[in-house]
Amino acid sequence: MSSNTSNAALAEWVASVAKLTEPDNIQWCTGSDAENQQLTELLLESGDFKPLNPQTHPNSYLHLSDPEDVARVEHLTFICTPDEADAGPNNNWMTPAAAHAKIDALYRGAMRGRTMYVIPYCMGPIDSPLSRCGVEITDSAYVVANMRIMTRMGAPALARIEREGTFVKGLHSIGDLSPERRFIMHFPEELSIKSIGSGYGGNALLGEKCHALRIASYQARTEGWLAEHMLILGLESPAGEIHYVAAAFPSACGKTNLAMLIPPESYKGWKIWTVGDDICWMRPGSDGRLWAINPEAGFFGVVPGTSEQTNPNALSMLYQDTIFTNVATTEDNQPWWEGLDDRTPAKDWQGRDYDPANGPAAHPNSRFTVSSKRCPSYTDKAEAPQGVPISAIIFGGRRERLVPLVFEAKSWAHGVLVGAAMASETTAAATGAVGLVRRDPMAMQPFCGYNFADYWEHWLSFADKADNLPGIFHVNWFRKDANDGFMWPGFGDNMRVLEWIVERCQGLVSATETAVGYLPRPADLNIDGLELPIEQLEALLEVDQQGWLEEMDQIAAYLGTYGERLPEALKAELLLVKEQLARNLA
Ligand code: GTP
Ligand code: SPV
Ligand code: MN
Repeated sequence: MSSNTSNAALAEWVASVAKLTEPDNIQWCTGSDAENQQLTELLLESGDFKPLNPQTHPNSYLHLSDPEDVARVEHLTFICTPDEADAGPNNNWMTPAAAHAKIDALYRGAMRGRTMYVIPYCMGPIDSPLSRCGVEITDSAYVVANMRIMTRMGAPALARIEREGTFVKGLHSIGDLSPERRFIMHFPEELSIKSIGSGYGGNALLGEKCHALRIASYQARTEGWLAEHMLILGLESPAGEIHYVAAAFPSACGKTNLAMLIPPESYKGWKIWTVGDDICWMRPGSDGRLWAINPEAGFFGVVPGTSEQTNPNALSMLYQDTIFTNVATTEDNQPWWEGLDDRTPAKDWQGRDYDPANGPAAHPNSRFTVSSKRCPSYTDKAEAPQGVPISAIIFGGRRERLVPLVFEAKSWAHGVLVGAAMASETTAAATGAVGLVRRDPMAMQPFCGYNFADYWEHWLSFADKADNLPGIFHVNWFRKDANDGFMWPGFGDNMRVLEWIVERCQGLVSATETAVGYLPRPADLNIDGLELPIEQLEALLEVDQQGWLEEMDQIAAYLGTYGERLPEALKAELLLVKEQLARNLA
C-alpha cells in the first residue's frame, strides 16, 4: 500500500487503479517547480511539447494533438445513474455497472510502459469553504502540465483532502487515442469520473468540465448551491463602486472575451476586473445575495480571434508561461492563429507546411492554457474565500436573427425560463456540425450532470433560498444584417450593455416593458464614440412579436420533451409570455 497519503481511501484507490492499468511507475504530484521542470523536459523529449521562440515567448510550448482529438465529444460523454430518468433527456446514459464494465475493460493494462501520475487538486481557493477537492490519475504528462495551471494542484490540495476526507475520483488514460475506444463517463452518486481515449481539454483535464460542472452540478443540487458554465467579472465605476456579474454563454460564445473586456475610450474611469472566464460556483450568503467563486486557477481559452483589437488583456498574457494546443507557427517559431495579424504562418496546426487549401492554419478550437495570475485584469478578489457577491446574471448565445441585443427578465422565475429557453449556434468547441441553432439551456447542455427538469426546479427554488437575488438578463452580440455582417461591434463595446445592466440592478435607469422582458430605450444605451446608425440600434432593440411567438412555440416543444418532470412554474411563465405576445398580435 502506498505511504504517500494518510487517506486510506485514496491510497487504496490508487493501488487498485495501478493493478488494473499496470503502469511502469507511479508519481505523486506535489506541484513543485522541480517537478514541473522534470515534466517539461520529459514532454520536450517525447515531442509532446515543441519549444516556441524563447525570445518572444519564454517558457511557452506548443502541443499538437492527434488530428482526431481536438474537441469535446458529446456523443461519447455519459452520465451513469441507476435510473435513466435521473440523467434526463439532456444526457447520454448508461447504468453504472454497464459503464464500469465497458470502460474498465479498456483500462486493463492501458498504462503499461507509462508513468501513472496522481494529481491531488483543489477547485477554488485552497482556504475557501466553497471549494472542493479531487484527485486525477492520468498517464499523460501533458494533462499534468495543464492541471498545474488550471487548478490549485499538489501538496496543499492533498493536505486539504486528508483533513476533510472527501474528494472526487477522476481516472484518465489516453488509451490508444482511438475515437472507437473513447468514453467520458460520470458517476455522480459515486463522485467519480472515468475518461479514456482523449487527451483534449474538456475530456482529459478532469477537474474542469467533468468535476467542476457535471459532478459539481449534481452535488450543488443536494447541497443548495449552483455550479454553472459562467464567467465572473467585476465592473468598477469611476466612483470606485464594484458590481460583480456572472454570465453564461455556450462554448466559444464570448465568455473569455467579456471577462477581460477593456472599456471603450469614452468610458473614462471605468474598469472591468476578471474573476473567472468559464466556471462559477455560487451559493446564498447570510445577506441573501449569491456569493460566487471561480473554481479554476487558469484559462483554457479559445485562441482564434484573439488580437490586440478584440482582447488585448488575453493577448498580453500569452507572451510567456503558456501552453498552446493546435495553433500554427511562423517562420521564426512564434505561435500564430487566424485573426492575430497579417503575417503568413509557416506551419499549420498539424505541423505541415502551411497551405490555405488545407483550411485554417490554427485549428478553430485551438486553445491556450495560462495562469489567471498572468491576466492584467485579474483581481485578488478571485482569491477571497467567501467569493464575490453577484448583482446580475446574464444569459446569451449566438443568434443571427430575432434575439435582441439585451433584455431583462421580469422576475427570478421568468429569468429561469429565459435561461432554460437559451439557444445558440454550435461552435468548434465540440465535434460535429458548426453553426446549427440548438437549445443550450443556461449554456449547460453539455455539462449538466442530471436531468434538466430537476435542474430548473433547483434554479427556481432559489426564490425561497435567498431574498436578494441578482437580476437576470439575456444578451446577443451576434445578430447579423442582410450582408452577413455583425450588427453590433461587440468586444469592448459590450461595456455599453454591461453599464445598462448594472444600472438596472441599482434602479437607476428605466426600460420598456415587452412580452419577452424589459428592454433599454435606444437613448438609454451610452453610444458615445460609437459609429452606429440609430436605425441599426433600434433594430437591435426591436421585439419581433410574430417571430417570438414562433420561437416560444419551439421553446414549448423543447421543454415538453421533459414531460411530467418539467416544473409547473416554468410552464406558467411560458404561458404568460405566449399570452402577451398573442394579445399584442391580436
Ligand atoms: P469556451 O472557452 O469554449 O467556453 O468559450 P468562451 O465562451 O470563453 O468564448 P470566447 O470568449 O473564447 O470567444 C469565442 C469566439 O467568439 C472568439 O473567436 C471570439 O473572438 C468571438 N467573440 C467573443 N466576443 C465576441 C463579440 O462580442 N462579438 C463577436 N462578433 N465575436 C465575439
Ligand atoms: C468549452 O468547450 O466550453 C470549454 C473548453 O471551455 S473545454 O474545457 O474543453 O470544455
Ligand atoms: Mn467553456
